[in-house]
Amino acid sequence: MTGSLSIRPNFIGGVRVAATGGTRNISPSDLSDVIGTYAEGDAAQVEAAVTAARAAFPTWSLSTPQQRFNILDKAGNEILAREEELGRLLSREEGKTLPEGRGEVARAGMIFKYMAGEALRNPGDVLPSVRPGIKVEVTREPVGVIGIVTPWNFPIAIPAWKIAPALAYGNTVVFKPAELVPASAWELVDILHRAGLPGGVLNLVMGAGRIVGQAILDHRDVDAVSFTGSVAVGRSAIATVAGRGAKMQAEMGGKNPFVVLDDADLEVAVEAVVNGSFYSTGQRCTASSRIIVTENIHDRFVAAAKARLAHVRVGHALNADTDIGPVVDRRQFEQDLRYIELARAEGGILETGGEVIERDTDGFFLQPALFSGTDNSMRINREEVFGPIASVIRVKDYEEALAVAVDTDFGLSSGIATTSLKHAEHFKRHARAGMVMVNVPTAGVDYHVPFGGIRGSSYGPREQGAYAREFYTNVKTAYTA
Ligand code: UN1
Repeated sequence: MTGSLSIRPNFIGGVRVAATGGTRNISPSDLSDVIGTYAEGDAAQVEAAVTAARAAFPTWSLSTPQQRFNILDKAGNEILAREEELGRLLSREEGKTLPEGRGEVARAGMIFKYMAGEALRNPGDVLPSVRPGIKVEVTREPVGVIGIVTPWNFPIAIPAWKIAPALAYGNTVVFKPAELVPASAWELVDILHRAGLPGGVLNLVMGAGRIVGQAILDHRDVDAVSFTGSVAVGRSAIATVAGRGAKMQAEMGGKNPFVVLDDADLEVAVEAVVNGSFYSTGQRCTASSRIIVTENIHDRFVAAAKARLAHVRVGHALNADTDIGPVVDRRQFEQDLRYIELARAEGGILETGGEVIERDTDGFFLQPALFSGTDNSMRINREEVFGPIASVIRVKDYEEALAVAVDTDFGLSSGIATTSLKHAEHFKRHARAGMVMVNVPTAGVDYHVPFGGIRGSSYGPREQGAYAREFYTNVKTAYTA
């Protein structure tokens, strides 16, 4: 067993605060590998964190863009410099492979550097009034105290893409990371404070969603909440936060289609599906789970995907030869297995995978499962699984493919493999999703452009890039005579 005996504390008002309880952070690649024990906060700590964030707001909201640039840029540099070490920690606690972990850390570093620049690029408008002798100014102001609640599947990138814009625009933050992955969050908060963030501007309260998360959602002094997580929790979070009149942004998942047309480059299509459906163990809300394939390429596609998946190696996240790491925890593992059974019971044909795999270490290893013979009304094609499971839906032509692609309660990402300009353009226009991918996987997005979906996938303004400003600022219109 490795790991420290002491409990990593919360961080409130610029000081480390111990909690009465602690949660053990265990690697899903090796259940005997304990990364550490992390504080389990409570409602009283949320109260203290909100009070500290409120107290820090007047000064921080009036800090210069240069001050905010300096801190965010410095934090970004440190994250990038520690890519290997933080990537290893992230992969150890979450289970994605080391290249995926390092890539995510690099993404977080770049987000901080990009958002540092956004602190300087926060323009307004000056217009003549419709009335004589009056000037109108439209400016952006920080919102206030932001509650940030993040999921386990991107332990550093999602906190980064919420915390960086919150701070860049002059807000203060109460941050609750997912209980399964506190280590990356803890390091991130530590980095930001050492980069010069004043006490109280960013407060970390680790702990259970139903206690710490709920207290943040309920708190009337939290002006806005940015949440990424499951549909069930997201829906109830929206009701709570919007219900008390606060600003809300939620990103909740998908049932993302990937269409493969007869004219697709087979290799491009297979790579996009293997990556989009199964990398990061399929645990991305942008993962493609409904593979919609037209009839003339169907059999060739299924055979090629099977052949490709036969070479995919599932194992310990830190092993150099691992392509796909373990499922994040026992609960998710059991859910994945239930959906595999369900897909079978519904009449799906398991083409490959779906077996539980033994490795040298005790972890949650599952061979990626590809089903064929499914139709879009099956539960496997309606509900988000969040695991390495995808199903093929056979269709006649492009028109039917599009109709099936848009027939879902979700609308996050949507992809197509085609060499036809006509179909690519039509799909971009008619896919009902916040993001459309042509000949690239549905998952794996850039950090400087908007991210988000429509319908059941998302709520509120877009995240990331310059569009993050919509959520993290309020607009003020001033009239001067
Ligand atoms: C990506 O596909 O690069 O939880 C990012 C998720 C998303 C992030 C996906 N919020 O999977």
